[in-house]
Amino acid sequence: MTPDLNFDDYTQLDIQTRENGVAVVTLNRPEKRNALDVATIEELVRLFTTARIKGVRAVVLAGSGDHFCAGLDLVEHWKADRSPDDFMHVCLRWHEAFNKMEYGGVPVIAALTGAVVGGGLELASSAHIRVMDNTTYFALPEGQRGIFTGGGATIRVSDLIGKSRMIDMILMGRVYQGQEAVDLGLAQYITEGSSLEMALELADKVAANLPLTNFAICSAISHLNNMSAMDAAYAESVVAGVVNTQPAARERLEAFANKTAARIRPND
Ligand code: 1HE
Repeated sequence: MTPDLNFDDYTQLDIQTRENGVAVVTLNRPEKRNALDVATIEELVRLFTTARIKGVRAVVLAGSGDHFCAGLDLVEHWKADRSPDDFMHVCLRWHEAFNKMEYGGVPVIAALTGAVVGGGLELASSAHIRVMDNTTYFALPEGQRGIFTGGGATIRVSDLIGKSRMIDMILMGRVYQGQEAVDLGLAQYITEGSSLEMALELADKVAANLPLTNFAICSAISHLNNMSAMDAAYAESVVAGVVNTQPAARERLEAFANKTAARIRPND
C-alpha cells in the first residue's frame, strides 16, 4: 500500500503529516472555540474512514487556540431550529465519526487544552489516549443548556468514569481538572508542559508498532468489550491467530530469542 498522505482538501481540519505516518489533526475553528458544526463532523467522518488506507499510522488530535473543543455548535443548532428527526440524523453522523475513530484501528491520541466540554468530551473520549495539561478541564454542560448528550457520552464517558459519576457531572455541570481528572480516568497522562508535545512523543512511539498490531489494539479491544465473555474469548483467539503469526512480527520475535531486543525494566 503506497501512502497518500495528502489532506489538502479539508477546511475545518488542519491536517499535517509526518514521514513516520503520524498525522497531526487540528480542529480549526479557534474563533468558535472549535465548536463542532455539521461541516466539521463530516470531515471527521471522511478522515477516519480513509486514514488507514491512506497510510496514516497514528493521529494526534488537537484544537487550535486555547480550547480543545466547546462541543456542539450551539449557535448553528439554535439557528437551524431542527426537528427531532433532523437532530437524530445529526447525532447519527457524530456516531459515524466517533465510531470510525474508536473502531478504525488507527491509534488516536488527543492533545487536550482548555475546555473539553459536552461534545468536546464525547470527541476526546473516542480517542484511545488522552493527554491533558494544566489548562485542561472537563465538563458536560448539557444539563444547564437544556439539552442532552447525543455524541456517545452516555457510553464512553460512563466507561471512563462510571455511570453515577457521569450522571453527577451532567446534572451538576461539575468540572474536573488536574490530577483528579487523571485519577478518575478522564485522561491517561497529564503534563506540566505542552499536551501537544507529549502527544506527539507518544504518537511517534505508537507509530513504530506494527500497523496490524495497532489495528487489533485500537479496534478489536473495543469490539471485544461489547461481547459476552465467552464470545470475546473466542474472537480474541481469532484476532491473535491473525496478528501473532503476521510475517512482520517474526523479526521482532527473533530479536527477542537472540537476546538483541530490549528487555522490560521498571521505571527509574
Ligand atoms: C460557540 C460555542 C459553542 C463558544 N457553539 N459557538 N457546549 C457548551 O455549553 C460550551 C459553550 N462554550 C463555552 O462555555 C465557552 O465558549 C468556552 C468555555 C468554551 C470558551 O470561553 P471563552 O470566554 O474563551 O469564549 P466565548 O466568548 O464564550 O466564545 C467565543 C466565541 O465562540 C463566541 O462567538 P462570537 O461569534 O460571539 O465571537 C461563542 O459564541 C463561540 N462559541 N462555544 C457555538 N459550543 C451531539 S449533542 C452534544 C451536546 C453538547 O455538546 S452541549 C455542550 C455545548
